[in-house]
Amino acid sequence: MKFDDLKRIGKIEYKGSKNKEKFCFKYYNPEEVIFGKKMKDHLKFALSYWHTLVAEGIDMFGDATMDKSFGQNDPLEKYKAKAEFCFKLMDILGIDYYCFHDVDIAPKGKDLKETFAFFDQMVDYLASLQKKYNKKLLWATANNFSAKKFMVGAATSPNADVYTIAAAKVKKTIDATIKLGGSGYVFWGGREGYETLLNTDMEKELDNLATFLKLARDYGRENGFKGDFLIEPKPMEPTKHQYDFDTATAIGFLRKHNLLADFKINIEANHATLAGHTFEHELRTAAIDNMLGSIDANEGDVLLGWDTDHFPKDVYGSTLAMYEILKAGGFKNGGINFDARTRRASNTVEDLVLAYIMGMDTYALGLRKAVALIEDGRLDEFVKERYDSYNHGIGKRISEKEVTLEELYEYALSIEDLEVESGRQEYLESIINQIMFS
Ligand code: XUL
Ligand code: CO
Repeated sequence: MKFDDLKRIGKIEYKGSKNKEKFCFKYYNPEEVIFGKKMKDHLKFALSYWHTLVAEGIDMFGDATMDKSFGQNDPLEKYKAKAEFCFKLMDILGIDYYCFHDVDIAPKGKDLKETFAFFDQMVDYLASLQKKYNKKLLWATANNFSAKKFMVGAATSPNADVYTIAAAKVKKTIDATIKLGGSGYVFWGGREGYETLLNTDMEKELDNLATFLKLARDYGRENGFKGDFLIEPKPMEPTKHQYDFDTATAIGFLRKHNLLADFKINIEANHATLAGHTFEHELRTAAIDNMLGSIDANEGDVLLGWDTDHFPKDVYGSTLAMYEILKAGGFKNGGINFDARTRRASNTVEDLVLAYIMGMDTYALGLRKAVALIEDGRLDEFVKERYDSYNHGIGKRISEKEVTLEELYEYALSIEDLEVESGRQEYLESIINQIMFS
């Protein structure tokens, strides 16, 4: 991949849905105001550093298909070139935010000390690029799952020395988040789980994990981090049983350990489906507890059933997701991070740019359609009507928590004609199609 390719492509502009040019937005018009805000402020798109600047197309069966060294051999120069490319790419796409793992942005040193020294240099370099290009950090995270030492976990490792290394990496990454003005700090528990109970003290691991999150929270707050700490749930992969299974599980864990006030959830579409949920289920679950923080936008492949991190193309999905996000009041510290990569055979800079264009247009169109659904009002109206029995009589008393079980018993005996209203699912689904395709 070469810088020249980006220059050749140039700035990506909005040209409308009738346009057939390759390099333009058909639906994403950043400055357009809809539903009270500019599209770019509703969507707050972010680039994922790991997929975009690091992943080179390696899979279980094949070698790299992409070269992201940008012609550099010296490790630091290579990472500086990646950073430069990252900001130039964000610039032509009009993406305002980015997200990274500690290991994504800097080369590995001979030991932890040297690794941290490289990291510090690269954080300073990113700070200067942020200023130059007027870009922001959405969130950062520590990769505590790839290295061999994390093979049986990090904050849930049975080995206390490993726990300290994980903690040190989190400390450094929180420092970087603060320095770069990031509005989020993510914990994705890649190997915070287990393969078999035969060798696992689950209670101990969960207790250690809670302590770890508390230490990170306290350190962040003491050092001026005002953004959200975020848990990114995923049910499995790489571990068979991952502790942060889904949004409900993560919220329950945070509640038990009194961490709700400082944490929110970062919900990834492909993780939701792995947990056997729809993305919108996860979004709603977070929203009703005021825990919806940020999203990782991507999608899986129905025929593969694992975390394939495709760039999102399913407008039906993005519409239902944006519907939930708008109804939850939109993003505050969070945004839409494309935790997505081009397919292994889409290995050019052009492919990368086209993938982001598709992802951004998918969510822009989703936003437009979600607004149309809300403005149409039929879905809201139907749901409101459906629960109307709780607005008066015995239902009102249930809602207001004024009833006793005996009262309900007496009432139930007095019911003569009972008719439960139709759920009208197919009708409601047809409304979505009508809005989507008109
Ligand atoms: C892995 C995943 C991660 C997190 C950050 O499935 O989603 O990239 O988003 O560690
Ligand atoms: Co993710």
